[in-house]
Amino acid sequence: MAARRALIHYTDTTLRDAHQSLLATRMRTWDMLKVARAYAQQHPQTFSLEVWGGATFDVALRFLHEDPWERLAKLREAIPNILLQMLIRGANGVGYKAYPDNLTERFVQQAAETGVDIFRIFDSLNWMKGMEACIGFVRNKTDRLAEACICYTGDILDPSRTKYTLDYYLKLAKQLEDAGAHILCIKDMAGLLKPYAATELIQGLRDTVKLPIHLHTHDTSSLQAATYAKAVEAGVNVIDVALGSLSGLTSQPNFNSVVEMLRHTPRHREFNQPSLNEFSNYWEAVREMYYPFESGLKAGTSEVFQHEIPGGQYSNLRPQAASLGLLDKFEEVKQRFADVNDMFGDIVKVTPSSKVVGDMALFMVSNGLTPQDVMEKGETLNFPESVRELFRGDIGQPEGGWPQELQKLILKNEAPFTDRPNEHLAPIDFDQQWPVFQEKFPGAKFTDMLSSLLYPKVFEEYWAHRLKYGNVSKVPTSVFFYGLKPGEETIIEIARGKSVIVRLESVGTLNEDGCRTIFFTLNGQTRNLQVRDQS
Ligand code: 3PY
Ligand code: ZN
Repeated sequence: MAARRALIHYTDTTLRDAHQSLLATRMRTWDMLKVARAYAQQHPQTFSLEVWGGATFDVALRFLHEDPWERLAKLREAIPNILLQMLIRGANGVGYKAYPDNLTERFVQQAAETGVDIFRIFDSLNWMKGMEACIGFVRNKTDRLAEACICYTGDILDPSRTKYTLDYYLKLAKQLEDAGAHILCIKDMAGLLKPYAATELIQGLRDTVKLPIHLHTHDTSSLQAATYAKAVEAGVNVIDVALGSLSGLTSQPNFNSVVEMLRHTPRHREFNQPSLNEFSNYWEAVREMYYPFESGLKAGTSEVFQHEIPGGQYSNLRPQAASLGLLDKFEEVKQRFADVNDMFGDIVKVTPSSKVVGDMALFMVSNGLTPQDVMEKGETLNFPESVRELFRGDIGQPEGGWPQELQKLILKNEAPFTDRPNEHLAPIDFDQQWPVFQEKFPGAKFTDMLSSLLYPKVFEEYWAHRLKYGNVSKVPTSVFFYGLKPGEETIIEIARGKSVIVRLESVGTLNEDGCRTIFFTLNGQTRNLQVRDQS
């Protein structure tokens, strides 16, 4: 079979899923742009770079005070020769809820125009209806590629797990092909696809669909290079990897090492290994600056086969638990995550459904509830809003429907949706809203309006920050996170070829209204500013 002989293709996820999964999505555009052009020049044979979507959209605006559209445009400019790929959550776009269809349509068009070549589309419950419209938008409104996903959960080799069987995945794959997918992705978001299961799944898919097959996994268990070996043998076309120092654990398998794994085999694709290692060294140095966002996981763990927490969620669940004072109970949170999955009827867990499972697990641990307590006291419990929305059908329908007894306890007397939640949402009137938006945010671009429609409150805060501080994505990362010490200086490129040198001279004493005077030089000229001390 041709696919079993063709050279393997690689998608490098370093700029999206790797840092989403290891560093709570905090990687800044500044660090990406330092090496983007060089990477494009040195490794043009890379099939694609995953650079956008998933949680990066929200986190860029919310925590990094960056414009995600500007990141995409800059990466596109630096990388004209490699396909750029994004992750989109079907009807939930890059958010956590359903959006009006015409908003997703405009979003997809704009993303294609700004630089996305491949749209990896999934539904967090593997619900076809959550993906169909989005596949259609990519196919009919852009000339880009629609890569549709089967999200892999459970274990097709385990005869006791009868819900997500090989047959279930093959049927879904066929439906995605019929819906117009150009590429089929196996999205193994938690890293549950074991090596011998990969053989079965990929062989089965090869016999069922004609589409190229792209495999995505997370190395949480540390087994996934073996999964890639079996997948390559079985004829997978593309595999997702991350550059060495941002690979492994909850991220993707190690790009540099997987290339070596396949060297001297028929499907090996040549990469300049010393150069890959140099890029890995770059990211290793950069990673140091992001240490507060590390997940704490130090070694691969087979626990993932019990809790099934997606790699992209793991590094966020810990800070979420910490913010509720539950860090010392993190082991229990993971156990409850598995319990909640059972209570919910064994669902596919990936954003946003996985976030709801996490919210429920945290709710149970904070309130000292067991699954039995929930069933017994459910009528009097105030379930988290996200749980209510999930059981109301706001993000779609799971295979086999919701467990009815629990659904009644959660929804009380509210009637659930059984059709597409998007059909109940009024379309956006762009012509009417655009002038209103421009009046409220003078100077804003159309892409800003899309950001605002997806995340209204987050956008307002981002905009206020931008008006006050300017475009902080141009500030070097060490300075952005840790500031300057007296006597230190930094160079900030404010426009192409135009830089300013900022040197912090000294920090004055705290005055009565909680401010300090900061003395600094800007290109050698002495300046000072009153700054509120927030320490
Ligand atoms: C996301 O939706 O952000 C994911 O990474 C899902 O795996
Ligand atoms: Zn992933």
